[in-house]
Formats: sequence, C-alpha cells, structure tokens
Amino acid sequence: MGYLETQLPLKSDPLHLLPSARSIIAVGLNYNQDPETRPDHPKIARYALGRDYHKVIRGKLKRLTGWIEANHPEAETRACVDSAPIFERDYANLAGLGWFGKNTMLINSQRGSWFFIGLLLTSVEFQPDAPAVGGCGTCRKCIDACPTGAIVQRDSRWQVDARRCISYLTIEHAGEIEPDLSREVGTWTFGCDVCQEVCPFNAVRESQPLRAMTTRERDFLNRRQWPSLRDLVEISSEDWDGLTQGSAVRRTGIKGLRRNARINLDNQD
Ligand code: B12
Ligand code: SF4
Ligand code: SF4
Repeated sequence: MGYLETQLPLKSDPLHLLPSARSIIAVGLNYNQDPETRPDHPKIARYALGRDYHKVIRGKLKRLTGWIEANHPEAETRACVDSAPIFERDYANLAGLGWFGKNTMLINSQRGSWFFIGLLLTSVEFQPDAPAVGGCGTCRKCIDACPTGAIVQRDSRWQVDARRCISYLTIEHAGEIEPDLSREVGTWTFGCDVCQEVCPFNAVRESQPLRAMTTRERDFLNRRQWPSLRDLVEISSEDWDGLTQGSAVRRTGIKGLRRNARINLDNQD
C-alpha cells in the first residue's frame, strides 16, 4: 500500500481531483448481513459477500450526478469510491455521516459502522452539514478483540497498523504471510470483521432500530456459491474467473485466495 504514502499530498487536497470543486457530497450505504458460517468454507468479510461495492455505489453516484446536472447544467463533478486518492472518512465525518471509532471505522451513532462511503466532488456550492460528533467513551472491545493487536495508539489517536491487520494481510499483501501472523489470520479467508462485530454500536438495541439492520441493497446480498476451502486451494484460473466476476474478492488475486484458503485449513489442525 505504498501508494498511500506517495499520494498523501493529493489526499489532503481534493482540488487536485477536481480543480473547480466547491462541495463534497458524502454518502453512506449499509452492507450488513449475516456472515457465511458453513464449516470448511471461506469466511469472507461482510462487505465483500455481494456485488463489488465500487460498481454499486458508482452507479448511484451517477444518478446523483444526473440530478445535479439537471439543476446546474454547467456543473462539474467527480465520483470517488476508493478509486481516487482522498481520505473518504475525513470528508464523510465533516459531512455528518459519523465519527471516528477507536477501530478507525467511521461510526454513525444511530446506524453503527456497517456502511460504505462514497464521495461526489462538485463545482456546485451546497450548504454544508455539521460534522458528526460522538465517541467510544471508555469502551475498548475492538482493541482487546483484534486477533493481531493491530489497533494501536500513536500520535495520541487510535490507528490500525495495516501490516498487522488481517484485512490487509488477506487482501492486499502479496507473497507468504509470516507464521506468527498467519496463525492469527485464523479462519478469515478475505478481509476481517472482528473489530466491527464486537462494537456495541453494531449490536441490536431496542432504542436504536437502525443498528445492525440488514442491508436493503439486493446487490450486496450473498448469492455466490462459495466452494469449500479444499476446492479453493486448488481453484483453476477458469473457475476463479467465474467465481470472482463482479466481486471485490477479485482484488486478492488467485494466488492470494489460494494462499488464504491454505492458511485457513492449516489453522483448523
Ligand atoms: C487503505 C484502506 C484500508 C487498509 C488500511 C486501513 C486503515 N485503517 O488505514 C486496510 C486494507 C487495512 C483496510 C481495511 C478495512 N477497510 Co479500508 N480502506 C482503505 C482506504 C482505501 C484508504 C484509507 C487510508 O487512507 N488509510 C490511511 C490512514 C492514514 O488513514 P485513516 O486511518 O483513515 O486516518 C485518517 C482519517 O480517518 C483521520 N482520522 C482517524 N482517526 C481520527 C480521529 C480524529 C479525532 C480525527 C479528527 C481524524 C481521524 O486521520 C487520518 C488522516 O486524515 C479507504 C478508502 C479511502 N480512500 O479513504 C478504505 C475504507 C477506509 N475501508 C473501509 C472498510 C469497510 C474496511 C474494512 C472494514 C474491510 C474489511 N472488512 O476487511 C477493514 C477495516 C479495518 C479497520 N479497522 O480500519 C471503508 C470504511 C467505511 C467506514 N464506515 O469507516 C472505506 C472508507 C472504504 C469505503 N469507500 O467505504 N482498509
Ligand atoms: S480488521 Fe481485524 S485485524 Fe484489522 S484491526 Fe480490525 S480486528 Fe484487527
Ligand atoms: S468496540 Fe468500543 S472502542 Fe471499539 S470502536 Fe466500538 S465503541 Fe469504540
């Protein structure tokens, strides 16, 4: 993820992405659903069970662009969903979508953290919303539950040390995973949801009906026939291609998915 460092100056100035930008519209989309729990099958983070979110949110931002253009024919816009160097959580925070949890997720007090962020930069000047405020208080459930101790305090705020994060290791990291960390990867095959699963803001609560709600976005529902871990270890290029078509899981590559499935099987012994 060296690109994060090289693109840092870009990330802090959205005018690099759209010189005429005057407003940033931040949107959130719930992806929560029950996790896949069949034994001997891959454990995939909830966000990646359905259709690739980049495509889904981009489609919705396109419709929003259409609406803006209909009302402001001269408007310039640029949609960002993980695709451009910009700190999405920072702008979503400023737009009132949520505040930073100790697990670094953006948390909405009413809805929790199971949501994606999308940004639309536009030359149209809109009235800004107020930034979201909130906090974890004395809770430290995610810090204690993180299997690899990846949530650390640095520069007086909580950060994720990506080198130890199972999400990074199973999705972005190429090559072998060092033995100590590989044991902690446990049964996660793609991504990791531990620090969100333990978060009280994601737990069912009568007074907060929007929390832990299952997504209404049909595209996000898990409809794929995920093969068993044993089959995944030896998956052919052809089967891989069919399985990961239109899925965020494609990002880890065939070698990455085979490696992760092998680690999961080793960890069962
Ligand atoms: C690189 C990346 C990763 C890396 C590194 C994550 C990390 N914590 O940095 C890895 C691969 C580990 C990862 C994992 C995950 N990711 Co990710 N990831 C990104 C990406 C592409 C860039 C984030 C980044 O720049 N990180 C670098 C560090 C420096 O940034 P940062 O920790 O976010 O800190 C900045 C701000 O948040 C802010 N900040 C942080 N804390 C505080 C506190 C205060 C008080 C203030 C003022 C500011 C502040 O300051 C920093 C600099 O501005 C974003 C999309 C994007 N373009 O923003 C998605 C994104 C953050 N990921 C997302 C998701 C869903 C995940 C996973 C849940 C996926 C999974 N299930 O496996 C995990 C969660 C792990 C975790 N606890 O963070 C969502 C988060 C949605 C949300 N509600 O917060 C994003 C926004 C993608 C999206 N479009 O929806 N991710
Ligand atoms: S995603 Fe998993 S490994 Fe990464 S910080 Fe959260 S609990 Fe730790
Ligand atoms: S588990 Fe607790 S400490 Fe961690 S993000 Fe949620 S509220 Fe904050």
